[in-house]
Amino acid sequence: MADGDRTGAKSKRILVTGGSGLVGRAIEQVVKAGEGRPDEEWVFLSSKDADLTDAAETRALFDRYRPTHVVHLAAMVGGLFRNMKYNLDFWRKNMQINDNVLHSAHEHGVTKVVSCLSTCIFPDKTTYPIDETMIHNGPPHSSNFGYSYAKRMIDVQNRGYYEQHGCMFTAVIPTNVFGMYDNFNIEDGHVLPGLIHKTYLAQKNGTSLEVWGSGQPRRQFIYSLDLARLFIWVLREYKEIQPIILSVGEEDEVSIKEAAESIVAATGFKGEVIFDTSKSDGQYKKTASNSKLRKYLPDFKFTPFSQAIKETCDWFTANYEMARK
Ligand code: NAP
Ligand code: GFB
Repeated sequence: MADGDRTGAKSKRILVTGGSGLVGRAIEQVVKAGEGRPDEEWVFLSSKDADLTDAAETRALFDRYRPTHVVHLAAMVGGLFRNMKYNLDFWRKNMQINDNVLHSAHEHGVTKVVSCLSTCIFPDKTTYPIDETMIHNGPPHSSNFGYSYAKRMIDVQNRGYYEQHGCMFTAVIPTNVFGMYDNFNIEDGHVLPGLIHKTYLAQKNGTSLEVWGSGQPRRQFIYSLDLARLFIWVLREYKEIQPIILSVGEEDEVSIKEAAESIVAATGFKGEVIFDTSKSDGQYKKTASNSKLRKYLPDFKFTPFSQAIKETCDWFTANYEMARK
């Protein structure tokens, strides 16, 4: 059967760009664990299926799969230190990917697209808690302006496709995500996978655990499996073009120091923990409100942070050889 032919039962074909990444793998895990529906066919893509910075390859991908829905995750992604090094690349690559995916979705009459912003793209000078109406109210933090402006353009594109063509193109705004299949590369990855990797090595080599910065900055962290469940709900039920923040509550915000302590507790690390204050702290905080999400899903239960950290640390240790690092 050609890729483009849908069997009668599966009236929906959901293309997940960036399906091989942290968030994509979590959605795949949740769908395969039973959250998928009989009328849904899920296709999880990686850059091997198409380089989405290339318009022709993107169009050919849509010609091949003819999706009805798109979960658009594909992006150049990284932690604070990678962003600080490559702001231009983060801007160019993500602008190219987003324009190609959204335009191909429009050309192919896709029913709905859910794209991904991030709580780190909001104005650096802002009142708290941050909410969905504040995206364009001022410049983002200098450390990741390339990524932030590219992501903000998704919101502009979604509005344009809706007003000009009536497209149901919307977006979610996750806070910092972590979990299995993350990018554990110490230089380029995010803080939690970086600290999990460094703790693993410190334990193995009998050295100290080095936390970068002062440890004072504050973050809300969402477990990738929780985000996956929320993403699937957005795809099926959310009807607004305006984006929606997907995050734990303000009360669940922790300091980088507390996050490091959770990893130490989860791994039983007994060595010294030191703070390298010569390294940047980045944004001090980006406290976001999840009250819009709570209006829709007042009873959604997030995995307790310590449990999610433990599961991620255990996964990393068991899969060290194959983990991205
Ligand atoms: P990730 O683990 O780095 O995965 C990135 C995905 O995008 C991979 O599947 C990768 O394919 C694909 N990709 C990258 N460049 C591509 C290209 N040129 N063509 C086709 N595919 C390409 O990222 P993630 O953490 O899952 O992030 C997923 C989405 O969530 C992104 O839009 C990100 O901005 C957003 N987000 C992430 C966080 C976070 O803390 N991680 C927070 C907020 C928002 P390969 O595997 O082939 O490289
Ligand atoms: O996850 P992260 O790299 O990015 O966290 P952001 C950076 C914070 O963690 C800084 C401290 O305060 C760092 O000093 N930190 C401590 C570490 N140890 C480490 C470590 O080993 N690795 C890393 N990476 N940080 C990103 C944005 O901001 O948030 C991206 O730059 C993206 O664009 C992401 O959107 C979600 O949370 O600061």
